[in-house]
Amino acid sequence: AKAPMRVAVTGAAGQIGYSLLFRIANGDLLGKDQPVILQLLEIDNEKAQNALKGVIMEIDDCAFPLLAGVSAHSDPMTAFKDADIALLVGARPRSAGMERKDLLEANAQIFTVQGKALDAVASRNVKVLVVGNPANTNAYIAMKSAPNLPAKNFTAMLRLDHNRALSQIAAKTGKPVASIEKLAVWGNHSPTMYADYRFATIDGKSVKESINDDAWNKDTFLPTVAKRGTAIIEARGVSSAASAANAAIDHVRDWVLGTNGKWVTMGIPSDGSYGIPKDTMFGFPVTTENGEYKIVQGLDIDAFSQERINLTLKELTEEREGVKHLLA
Ligand code: NAX
Repeated sequence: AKAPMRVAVTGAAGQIGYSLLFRIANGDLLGKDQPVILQLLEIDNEKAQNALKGVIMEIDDCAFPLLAGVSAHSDPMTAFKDADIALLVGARPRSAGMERKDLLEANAQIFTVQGKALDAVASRNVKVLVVGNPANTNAYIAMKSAPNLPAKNFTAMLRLDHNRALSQIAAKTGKPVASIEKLAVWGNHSPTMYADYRFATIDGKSVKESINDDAWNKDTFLPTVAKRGTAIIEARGVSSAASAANAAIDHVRDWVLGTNGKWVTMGIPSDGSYGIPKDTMFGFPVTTENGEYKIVQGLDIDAFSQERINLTLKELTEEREGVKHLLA
């Protein structure tokens, strides 16, 4: 039997946590033959820690055969100890009257502390996915706070945007999602992200040619994907949770187990590809193999796409400037 892998999850008593933990323990993240140990972090307050205890009681009551252990933590230094995977879901939400700048700073503090803790105690091969918003900038901060870990181990979640785009294309073309290949989402996990189906195919045929409607792309598709989170809040009263948890699972599973040549979107530190400055935490189309991702190279960027990429890059650069003083 395989040795258990340690999966740390922050914000474990939150909404996404409640959709995520049971699937990890069920083997959806790392495979049905891979035992897991869950190391769950919540803030150091009685309500959150009690809620976490309740979640753990439910996890226990599932009697998952693959679950080799579960522990509750209020200190990242113990939660991240020897972690092979770290899912950073917990973040500071925007409260009434909070400026964007304050939100960025509050989160910068959290992700500086967590980056340092990962640096100190996690496995040297830890794979980190940041879900908590602003996800790209939080991932960038964690990466910069962990100089002893490879920068490439830090990623941000664009997969929900990717999956949302897939589902819109499937609905438009009437084809199953599983038949769609070569979709890319560029940039920041925010309404500025650029979902790009110019290279996408269905059963080998061009999606762009079969839709053949640039106005639909610009006026319907892109805004629908960008505003999907808001539409879900309006309909459900609370933000997307199960779909976000599902995207987190897709992201890490594909990173660890490989995509067999299929493209997926990951927010990763740029290596300079496509003119995106090095280390910018940016959504790129990637393929993965043997636990490593590779940016899909050589794609033609037309004028419309360049404009969209510049816009989302500008937003990320501004976010990064906003927290620069905290990253001494
Ligand atoms: P919830 O508010 O339900 O849960 C967040 C949990 O995190 C809370 O229980 C809170 O106590 C905990 N927490 C806060 N700070 C923490 C810290 N420093 N250490 C450990 N735990 C901490 O939010 P939920 O709906 O679960 O969403 C979590 C995050 O995901 C939010 O930042 C949200 O904006 C973000 N999202 C990101 C998405 C993406 O695609 N990247 C999509 C979904 C989601 O909106």
